[in-house]
Amino acid sequence: MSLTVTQFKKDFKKRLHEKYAIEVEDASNVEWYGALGSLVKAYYSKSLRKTHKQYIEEETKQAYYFSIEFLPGKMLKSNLLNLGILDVVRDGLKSMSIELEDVMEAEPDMALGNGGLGRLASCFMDSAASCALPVHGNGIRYDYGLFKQRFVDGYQVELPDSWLQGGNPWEVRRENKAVEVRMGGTIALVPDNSGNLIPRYYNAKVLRAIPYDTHMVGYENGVVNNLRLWSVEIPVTEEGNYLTLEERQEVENITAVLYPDDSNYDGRQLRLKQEYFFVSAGLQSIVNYYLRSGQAIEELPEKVAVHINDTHPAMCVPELMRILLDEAHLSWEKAWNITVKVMSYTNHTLMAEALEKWPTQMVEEIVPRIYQIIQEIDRRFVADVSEQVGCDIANRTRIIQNDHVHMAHLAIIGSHSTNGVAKIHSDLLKNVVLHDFYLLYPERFNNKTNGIAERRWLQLSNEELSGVLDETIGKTWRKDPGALKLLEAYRKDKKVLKKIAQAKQHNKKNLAAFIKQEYDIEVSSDAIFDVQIKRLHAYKRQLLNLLHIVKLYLDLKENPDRHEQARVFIFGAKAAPSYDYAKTIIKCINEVAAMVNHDPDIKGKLKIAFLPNYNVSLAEKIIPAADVSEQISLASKEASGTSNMKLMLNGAVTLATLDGANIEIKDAVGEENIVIFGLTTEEVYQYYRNNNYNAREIYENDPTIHRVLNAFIDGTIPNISREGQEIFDSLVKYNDEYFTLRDFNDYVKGQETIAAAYQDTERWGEMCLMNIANAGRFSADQTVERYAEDIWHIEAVATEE
Ligand code: 26M
Repeated sequence: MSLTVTQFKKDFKKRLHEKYAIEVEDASNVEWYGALGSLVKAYYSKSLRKTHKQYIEEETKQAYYFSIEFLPGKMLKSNLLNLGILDVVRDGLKSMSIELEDVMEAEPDMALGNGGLGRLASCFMDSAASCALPVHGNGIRYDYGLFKQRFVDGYQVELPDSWLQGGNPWEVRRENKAVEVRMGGTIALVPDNSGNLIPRYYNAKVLRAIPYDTHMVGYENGVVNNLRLWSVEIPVTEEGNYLTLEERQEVENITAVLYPDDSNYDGRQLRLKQEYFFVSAGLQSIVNYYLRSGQAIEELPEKVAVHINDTHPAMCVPELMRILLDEAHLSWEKAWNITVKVMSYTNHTLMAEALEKWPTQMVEEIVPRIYQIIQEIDRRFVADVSEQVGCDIANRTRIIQNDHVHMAHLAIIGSHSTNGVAKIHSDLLKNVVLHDFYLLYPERFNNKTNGIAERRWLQLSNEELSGVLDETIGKTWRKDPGALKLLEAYRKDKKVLKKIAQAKQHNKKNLAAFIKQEYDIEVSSDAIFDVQIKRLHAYKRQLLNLLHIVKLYLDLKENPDRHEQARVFIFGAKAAPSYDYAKTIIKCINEVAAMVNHDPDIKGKLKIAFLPNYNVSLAEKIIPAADVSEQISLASKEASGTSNMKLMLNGAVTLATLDGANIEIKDAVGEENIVIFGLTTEEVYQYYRNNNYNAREIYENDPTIHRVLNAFIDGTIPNISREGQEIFDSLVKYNDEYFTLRDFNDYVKGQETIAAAYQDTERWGEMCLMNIANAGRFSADQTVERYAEDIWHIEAVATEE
C-alpha cells in the first residue's frame, strides 16, 4: 500500500486521540502499540474485504489448515513489512520521538504453540498469503499460551502466559459466526419418515464456539487470508437449565490453556475435548460458508480442502462424515468419497511415544456419535482389506485395536494424501513405520520438506544482512528467495565476504549487549557463537553438547594456557513441565554454566548462556548472531527440524548428524560447507536389529568419556548430586537410549573442524556465504506451493500489486 509519512502521522495521532484520549507525547508504549496495531488493521481491512469478495465471486477453491497449534510470535513488524510500510512508519514515529523498536516491545508474543509444529503452521500462513494462495488456518484461541520459563536455582519454573491481558488489536470477534458443538450424553438412532436412521442426542452438552479472526497479510500483494481461532462459551440455556459453577468451569477449561507437551501423547479427557471442539466448530463453519454460496454438497471437494496437521485434528474425518450423513443426509458411500477427497494429513514424528491412541471408552463418552462413525469406518475398512489382501494386514492397520482408537490410522485411511516433512522422514514412513499402509495405498504417500517464512527469518529479523544482500545482488531475493543463489558468484569476493562478516559482528554485538543487560553474562563477540535452540528432549541431545562443553572445560583447567578458540555456547530450550529428565538436563546446563562462567582459570575462553523463555521473539534475536548451528539429534529421530533452516539462512554453519532436513541442507550447500558427524540412520537401525549397543563398555574404555561422565557424579560440577547421578545412570546404567556416547568422539572432531575453519577468516566467510546463497530452497513459499499443487489442488488468485 502507499502511505506517506505525513498521512501516517495524522492517522496515528487521530487513533491515539480516539482510542485512548491522549496526546502522542503523553502515551505509554502500550498505548502506542494499541493505537498502531488497530491502525495497521484498518490499513489492511480494504484488502481483506477485497480478497474475501474475490474468493466468493470467483468461487475459488480454498484450503483450511487445521492445527491445534499456531505460533506466530509478534505480528506488528511482520504486518508492516508485508504491507510495505515499515520504513514510512518507522520514520513517522521517529519524527514524533518514538522508536518503533520500543513500540514493538509492548506486543506480547502470540505463543499458541510449543515448537516446530506450531511455528511451521504459522510460516505456512505467511507464505500462503504471500503466494496469493487461498489458505486459511483453523485452531484454538487459548486464553493462556505456552508457559513462560524462568530459572530459579538453575531449575525451570513455569509461569502462566496471559497474553490477552493487555488486549489484542489483531483479532476480530465474530459473534454472528458462532456455532454449537455437542459433547457427552448418549445417542439413539431413530428412523425418520422415509426410514433413514437419524441420531437423537440425549443429555448432550451444547457448547458455544465463538470464532476470533486474525488476518494473515501477504507480502506486498494485497492478499489477506484468515486465521480463525475458536473460543468456548457457555450458551444461554433455556430457563431451568442451569449449569453449576463446576460445570461452567469444566466448559470454560476447554479453551483455557495450551498443553505444553510436544513429544508425548498425554491421554487426558480435556485434550480430546479440545481436539473435537476446534475440529467440529471449524468444519461446521466451512460447510455453512460453502452452502451459503448455493453450491451442491456433492461438489464440496471441488471447492474445499482440509488439512490435518499431525493427528490432533484427525477427528476431521468422522466429523465431516457426521455432517454429510446426519445433516446433509448423504449415503455412506457418497459421504466417504467426499471425505477422502477433501482430507489430507501430515505426519510430524516417528517417535512412538508421541502417537495418539485414545481409549475407546473415553471417545465413546466424550463424542458418542463420532465414536459410532469411527466404528463403522473401521468395520468397513477391515472388511475391505481382509477380502483384498488378508486379515493380517487388516489387523495391523485397522483404526480400533486393543480398545484404542489409533488417530494416525484414522487420518491415513480417511484422506487422499499422507506426507512426511523431509525426504528421509517420508522414506522412513513408507519403508518402516507406515509400511503396511504404503502397501495398501502407495499413491497416497508423498514428501513435502518443511520450509520457513524467509521474510520473517531474514528481512524482518536481520536487517543488517538484508542490507548487504540488497547492495550485492539487488532486491529480487525479497520477493523470490530462489534469487539468493545470485550470491554464490561472490563466494571469493573479499569485499562481499567482509561485509557479510561485519553484519554478523554487528548482530553478535547486539546479542552480547542483550545478554549482558538481561542476564549479566559477559560474552565477547570475537568468540564463536555456537547455538542450540529447540525444545529440550533427550533425542535432540542437548546433553551431547553439554558433555563436549565439560570436556573443553576440563581440558582448559588442566592447561589454562592452551590456545583454545574462544566459544560462547548459547542455549534456548523449554522442557515439558512433566518431563523430569529434560528438566534434569536444564539444571545441569545451568550448573555447568555457573561453574564455567565464573572460573578465572578459563580466562573467558568458554562461556555458556542458557537464555530463559526461548520463544519466537528471542529466536529473532539469537539467530542473526549465530556462527554455528547445532543440529545434533540422533539420526532417524528428528522428522525435519526448521531452526536448521533459519540458522543457515542467517549465515551460520551447520554442525549436524544426517537426520531430518540436515541431509537436504548438506545436499544444498555441499559437503565442504557443513560439518557432518555421527551414526547414520542405517547404523542406528543396525544397532536396534542386533541389539548390541553397550554404553558401559564405552564409558569404561574411553578415558575422555570416563572423565567427563565422572564430573557429573564426583562433585566437579557443583549442586547436581541428584541430577548428575540421573544423567550418569541414563547413560551408563540404562544404556544411553540415544547413543550419545557412541557419537561423542565424532562430535568432538566435528567441533574441532568448526574451530579450525573459523580461524581461517576467508574459508569461514565463504562457508557462511554458501549457506545464505543456498537457503532459498527452504523457503516455505516453495513448500506451500507444492502442497497447493500436489495435495490441495488449489491455485493462486490474481493480484495487482
Ligand atoms: C500431543 C498430545 C498431547 C499434547 C501435545 C501433543 C503434541 C503437540 C505438539 C505432540 C507433538 C507436537 O509437535 C510435534 C512437533 O513439533 N514435531 C516437529 O514438527 C516439526 C515441523 O514439522 C519438525 O520440524 C520437527 O522435526 C518435529 O519434531
